[in-house]
Amino acid sequence: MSKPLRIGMIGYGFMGRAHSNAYRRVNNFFSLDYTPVLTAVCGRDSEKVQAFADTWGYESIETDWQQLISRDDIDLIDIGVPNHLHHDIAIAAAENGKMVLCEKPLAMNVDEAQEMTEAIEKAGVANMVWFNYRRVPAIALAKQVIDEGRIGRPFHFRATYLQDWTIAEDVPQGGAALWRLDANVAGSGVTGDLLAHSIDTAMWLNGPITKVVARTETFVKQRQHIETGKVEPVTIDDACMFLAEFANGSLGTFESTRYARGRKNYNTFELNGEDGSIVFDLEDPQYLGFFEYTQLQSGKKIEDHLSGWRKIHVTNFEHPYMDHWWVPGCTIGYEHTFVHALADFLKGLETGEPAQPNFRTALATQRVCDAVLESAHNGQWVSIDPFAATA
Ligand code: SOE
Repeated sequence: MSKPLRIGMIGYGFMGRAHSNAYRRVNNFFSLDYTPVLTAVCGRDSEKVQAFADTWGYESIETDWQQLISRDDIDLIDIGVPNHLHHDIAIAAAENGKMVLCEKPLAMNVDEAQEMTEAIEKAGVANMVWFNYRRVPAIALAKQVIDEGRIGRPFHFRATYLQDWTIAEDVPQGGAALWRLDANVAGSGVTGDLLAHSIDTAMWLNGPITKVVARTETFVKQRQHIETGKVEPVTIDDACMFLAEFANGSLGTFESTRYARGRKNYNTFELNGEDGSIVFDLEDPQYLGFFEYTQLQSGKKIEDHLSGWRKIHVTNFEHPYMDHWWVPGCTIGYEHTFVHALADFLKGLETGEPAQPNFRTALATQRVCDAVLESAHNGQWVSIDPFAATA
């Protein structure tokens, strides 16, 4: 018997659409006990939010999030609004006994993320943060390959996350579309917005990061602010590079920028280990690259004349999530990662084994982001307690 799960969605921008699509699609492709019901969507502009509700099939609207979280007919609050609002909404929703799904990054900083995590855990409500890239089948396959021990001792994790949409100096900051450029709303620039994804992936695949040293840059120092109309200083990081040490002894390099002309959503990583390597590129998301150094000859591992990189087309039924979609060779895309995340969350409600990353795991990512920004500020290596990061 299907159990309805009544959704209260806050926000109706890019992520409001991505999440709403997941709620609508998930039961068509995954066999689950729970069925999301699009009960209400909330936003300040009643006309726009009503139009969104009509498009996506929400039964009602609210213009005040506090009103939404106090409703008895809502089981789950989904936070898809700018980062500075995550903290208050998540805590109030948890205190009202609602399950909470939150867009990444979890918060503006560690202090907020810590308070949110404590509130969620005190309330004992189900929770997850939408780090959707874990659910790209090729990245989930990378996790499987690592867990099978096929990479061996890891030496290097190398991540890049590059975009190019803020190069023009006349792009303003602030407002509904460009809040990511306003530090008072976003918390940080590429560190929280893009590197948080890379850090979540890195720690999922390669374990906790224990130490970082970073350099950030803001290339365009002033931009007009949409809300005030004035030219104001830009205080986000436009670019950030950092070196990292992992608890397992491997080294990491991370680079992110919104000034890489031609790069639109170039989220890549490579992991090199003693027995093999894996490589992934989100602009070519159907593939996982894998190099295996495991030809055994007289008990010794060798590289022979047929050794080489395999480009695995991750669309077979035996690949993660792919048995829920089409036939081998037929590809899926960006929106499916949100469907997968939701399916895992709903499965977690069924089995009692909570889906990851939950708030506590996202707090660990936030710790690394804050350490990166602190290091960029003071020019020193900053240590991160790996046990706090994995608690
Ligand atoms: C920024 O441009 C952005 O939309 C991020 O906020 C998302 O998290 C990322 O997945 C795509 O890029």
